Amino acid sequence: MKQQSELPVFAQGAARLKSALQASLVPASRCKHPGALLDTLQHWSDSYLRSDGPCLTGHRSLANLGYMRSPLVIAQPEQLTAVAQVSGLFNEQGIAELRRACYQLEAGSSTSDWIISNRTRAATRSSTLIREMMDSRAFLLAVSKIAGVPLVPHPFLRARSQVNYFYPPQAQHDRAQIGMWHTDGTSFVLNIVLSEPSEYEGGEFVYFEGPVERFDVASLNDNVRSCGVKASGDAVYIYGSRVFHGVRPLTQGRRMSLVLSFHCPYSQADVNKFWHLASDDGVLRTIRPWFQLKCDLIRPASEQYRRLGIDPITFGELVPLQLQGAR
Ligand SMILES: O=C(O)CCC(=O)C(=O)O
Ligand SMILES: [Fe+2]
Repeated sequence: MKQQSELPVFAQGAARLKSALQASLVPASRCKHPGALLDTLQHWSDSYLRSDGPCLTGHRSLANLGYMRSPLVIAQPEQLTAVAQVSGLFNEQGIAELRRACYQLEAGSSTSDWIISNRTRAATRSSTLIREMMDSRAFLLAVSKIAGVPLVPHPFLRARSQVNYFYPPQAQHDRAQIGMWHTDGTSFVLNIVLSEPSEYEGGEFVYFEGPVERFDVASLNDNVRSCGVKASGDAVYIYGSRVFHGVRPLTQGRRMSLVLSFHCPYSQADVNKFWHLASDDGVLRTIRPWFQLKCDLIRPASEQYRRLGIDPITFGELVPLQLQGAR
């Protein structure tokens, strides 16, 4: 019980507004080495995906989590994955290249006192590998199969990708780096852990097994589940806007994760709130991309895929994946 309540909840309501205003005061270029070359210049190859496909464990749909109504008109709650542990998505070379790219991006990371304390936003802008991976049809198809609906990279660049770096407190009075209990501003989210389990202690990915309306940090009872990640390159997929989740403090080592967000182009629904985005990036930096997002969301799916230079992914292609331990 003690362990479950040790994660605080990220600012909500008026506190969120305050965090947006505070984020506005931080200069955009606040990063460790502003002039550093962040890109490994490595190209993505679809051969980095395992040909036998990923394997899902602990799969829960939104219906399993207690959602009776779907947030999307084009899919039922039974069809939409709420959470799943994903292994075997990438082969060894793919994992090695992703690790290398994300290590390098740390030079451009900045600290945030909010959900995650140290991170590099907009990784697709800085990394050729991650940008090409996100635009690859084979990769998008693999993630779409996990999600249950066809996907494109999320149109909001700064929310599309980020790398999180967690460390234990370095000095006695340092605050621990944690992923506070939160929901994401985006719905289709793949959290790829790029550290070996032997490289860190603590840092478990936890989620609340119930609808957001029932989440109450004071009485989590037995509804907190931990997602065991067995190897570097394994991932936790979540329907981020409807599943409360967090990352427990690290007690040793270092944990690095690449968090990717997607959008279903067959639906114009997007749950991003202006204040959610602004609490990450500040009010002024959010205004223009916010209006751009509104324009991007109303484009027909065929156009969204055409702009990526790939054939549309269709519902017919999403044959069920191999599920293990689905209850
Ligand atoms: O680092 C992780 O595994 C996930 C962190 C997270 O939930 C987030 O960045 O929104
Ligand atoms: Fe998250």
